[in-house]
Amino acid sequence: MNDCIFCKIVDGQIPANKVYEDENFVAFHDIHPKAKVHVLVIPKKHIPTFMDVQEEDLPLIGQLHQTIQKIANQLRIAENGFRVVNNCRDHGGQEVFHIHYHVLGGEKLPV
Ligand code: DGP
Repeated sequence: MNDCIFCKIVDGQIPANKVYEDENFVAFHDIHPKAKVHVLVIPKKHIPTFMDVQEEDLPLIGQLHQTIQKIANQLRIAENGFRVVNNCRDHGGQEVFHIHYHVLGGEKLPV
């Protein structure tokens, strides 16, 4: 997608503070962190929202779960726990229309 910020991060057209990258996913620090650790985990494939995940994408979404586990271990937030958030569309507060999962941790989060 030409005008998608996160596709540009995937392509290296705009910089990001990456913490993880493999064939299918990238993770990078959120530009406006809401916790001591706040990274965004995205598939390289442009899927606009949670509701646009198709049946063919389900293996990728399963891998994404596993990738978040790896990143949580790497960032040393796994043992104490963390939060995973997806904001979907307007009422969910979604600003960037390339599916992404916020991983928040590194401290006790407010409920
Ligand atoms: P959401 O509301 O779920 O769509 O969250 C989008 C998040 O993306 C928001 O927390 C700020 C972050 N963000 C937006 N643009 C950039 C960027 O260019 N770089 C980085 N690192 N984060 C960004």
